[in-house]
Amino acid sequence: MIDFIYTTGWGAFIVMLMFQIPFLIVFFSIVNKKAFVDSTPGKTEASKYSSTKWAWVGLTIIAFIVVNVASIQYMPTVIEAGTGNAKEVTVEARSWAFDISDTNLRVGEPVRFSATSADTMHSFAIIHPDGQQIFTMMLMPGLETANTLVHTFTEPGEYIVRCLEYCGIAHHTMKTTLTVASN
Ligand SMILES: [Cu+2]
Repeated sequence: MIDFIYTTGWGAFIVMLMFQIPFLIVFFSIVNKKAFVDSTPGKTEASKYSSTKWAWVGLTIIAFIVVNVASIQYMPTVIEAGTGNAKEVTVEARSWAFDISDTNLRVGEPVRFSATSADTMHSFAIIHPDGQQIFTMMLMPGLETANTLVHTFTEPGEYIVRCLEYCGIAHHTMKTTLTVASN
């Protein structure tokens, strides 16, 4: 069950609902309560008030749809679906080192990083030579399925790999490099 939540898009969606549903229950209970507290007619004309309200509801729905549609191509699960022929690289994190199956990569070649943790909570973060973080994956120990992410490097160089989850006394030494060669 925990694997399902952690490694699939639907798991992320369910977690999102788990946050949303209590919020909606509280929200609607307040709206409902307020509706019955003061039953005398308001000063705002009913028709005017209601059109403003619906405009806000409509705007929120439109913003929700636009943001989701515009950003769906950046979802890791969507990126993965389009890259069946990615190069497979396995990563095992343990206190306090990374075991990476291949650290020599190429520009323009999609790479599927499948990462696991052998002992405690770690993360697998890749940092561009200019210091900008490209991504980080949180690695929980004890999962049956590896955490995967497909990334295509666009610039050559020495990339830094670091653990960004505090994992003990030598956490700060937990780093290595990946070499990305130009074609
Ligand atoms: Cu760490």
